[in-house]
Amino acid sequence: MNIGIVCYPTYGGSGIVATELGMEMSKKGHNVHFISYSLPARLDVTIPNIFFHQVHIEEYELFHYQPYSLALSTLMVEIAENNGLDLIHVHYAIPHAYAAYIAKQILKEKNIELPIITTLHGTDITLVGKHPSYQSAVEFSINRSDVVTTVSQSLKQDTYEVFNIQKDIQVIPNFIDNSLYKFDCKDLRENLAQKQEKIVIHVSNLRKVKRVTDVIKIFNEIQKKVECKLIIVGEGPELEAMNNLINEFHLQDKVRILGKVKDLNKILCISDLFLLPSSKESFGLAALEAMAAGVPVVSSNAGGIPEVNIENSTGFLRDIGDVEAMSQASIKLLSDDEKLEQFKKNARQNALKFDLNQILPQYEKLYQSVI
Ligand code: GMT
Repeated sequence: MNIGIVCYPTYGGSGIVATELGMEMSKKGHNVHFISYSLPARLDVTIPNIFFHQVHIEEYELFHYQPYSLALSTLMVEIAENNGLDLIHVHYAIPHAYAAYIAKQILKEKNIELPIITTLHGTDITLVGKHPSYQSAVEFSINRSDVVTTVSQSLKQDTYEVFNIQKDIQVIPNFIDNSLYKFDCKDLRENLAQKQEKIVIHVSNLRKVKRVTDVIKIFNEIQKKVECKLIIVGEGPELEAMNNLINEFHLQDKVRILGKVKDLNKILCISDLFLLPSSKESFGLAALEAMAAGVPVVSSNAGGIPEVNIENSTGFLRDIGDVEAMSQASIKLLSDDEKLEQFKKNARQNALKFDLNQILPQYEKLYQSVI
């Protein structure tokens, strides 16, 4: 197959899922053409059958906002024509599904049929998509996609609630390659914490929906009862608010902010507990990655998180903003070595349900069905 994939290039979950999916498809012999405004963070362009096409924006001073969707549609048409694309799979509705619809109409005029698959990832529905500035265009482009998928049951429900959707939505959960999370990184652990200390970790793009200030508040409570360190991986707009809180609580010696890291799987493998107190989370790919590395999760019960993190088995789920309850759950788990070991095993076991070998065939079947 000749597959087009449109995604955001950033470290966000939608771009990561799109990139991993495309790379796996290429390993199966398909040609995969990535379209984005810059090289996707995890994309390995040395893999045969992978092609990257950058959306070029011609800046013009008349435009206060450059018309990105227009340039994206134009590029999709060009790539579909030149490479005989069998389908285009867009990740994140805004503006990708809309731009794909326009590209499809342009190609129709040239007697070329281009099926569109749209995968909804979360805030394209639950936050940005439902804003009055976008709602009707997002609803239209979902309804006009040939196939629509969501990454969780919860997001499917939200989509039906927020929009007037006239088609079936298929749920294909996010996936991971479990084989990438088996390390014994004793040296790395020694670099980051004392032997007796537990390692608590949070990984995200540090945006408001991640409630990263709650992460600091929860850690502040944990460290009063359990010897531990906190590792923060990622960059984003809430970094300053987080730092202010770290200073206010005098936690400078106990918190390491690593920014963007290359070997996230190795850092996860040395961790004991993952915190994810998000106010919105359609799936929680970061939590799944942690679980694959054998790290239990204390999280909020937002959106699709309960489909990934299982109460009293792989971790604990508490109400959004309930810092006290999340702190207590974390202390309980970190203070009981036997329980912690069992939860680590459960986390690893549950992550196997989302292994790429389980999920990839679902996408392949879907691709075959539209062409
Ligand atoms: O966070 C977003 O705004 C979009 C997106 C991203 O690119 O990071 O995240 C969403 O997609 C991920 C991959 O499917 C999910 O694991 C995240 O839960 C989801 N984020 C939200 O719903 C906040």
